Amino acid sequence: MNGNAQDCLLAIDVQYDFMPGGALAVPHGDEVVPVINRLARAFDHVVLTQDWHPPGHASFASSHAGMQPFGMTRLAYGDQVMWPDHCVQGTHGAALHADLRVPHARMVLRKGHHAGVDSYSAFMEADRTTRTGLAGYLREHGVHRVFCVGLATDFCVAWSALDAREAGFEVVVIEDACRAIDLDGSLADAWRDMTAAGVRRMTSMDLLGEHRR
Ligand code: VGL
Ligand code: ZN
Repeated sequence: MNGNAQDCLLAIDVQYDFMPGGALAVPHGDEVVPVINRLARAFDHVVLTQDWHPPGHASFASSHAGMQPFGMTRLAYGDQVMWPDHCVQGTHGAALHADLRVPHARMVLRKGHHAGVDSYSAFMEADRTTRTGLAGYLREHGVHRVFCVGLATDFCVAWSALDAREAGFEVVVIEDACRAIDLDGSLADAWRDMTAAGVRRMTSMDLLGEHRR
């Protein structure tokens, strides 16, 4: 299955700001890097994403008077979590982790670049109208199944997995190749929604069939 031209590994937001010590640190976020490196060797088709916000992005608490990080606010398109400034275009925090070894990745998709709209999903922005073009790209390449990995399980991975399902792809989330933020039960909610949508949950061992670190 891994060299299968109908499969694509989608590695989401493996960026310094989501690593321990980063601006929006995901606990143990760095642990996904070696797992993704191992998985990537088994996939012919790999796409990477980068959260890629302009300074003053609408998802930043600092862009709104009186807002604190991890609070909620209402934007034109609906509820929005307020995040610390993170993944600002061109900064070190927005860079892909240097230990990521995926030289054969075909595309790096940047998302969240519209100043007023967030985009957890690699497929569809938070206004739920603006498409990134990824579904069309994958279809043109004959991809039927998307394996999602990266950060964070309960935000960008989950939203991407759900949108991939909606776009008609088979979807697998490789759980040990992801780590979560887990804000107010968001991880349990994400797995519930993904399971209900028909997203399959696997481990890298299920896929690679080896006990290796
Ligand atoms: C993410 C929050 C804000 C993610 C991105 O990659 O999961 N989470 N921006
Ligand atoms: Zn973001």
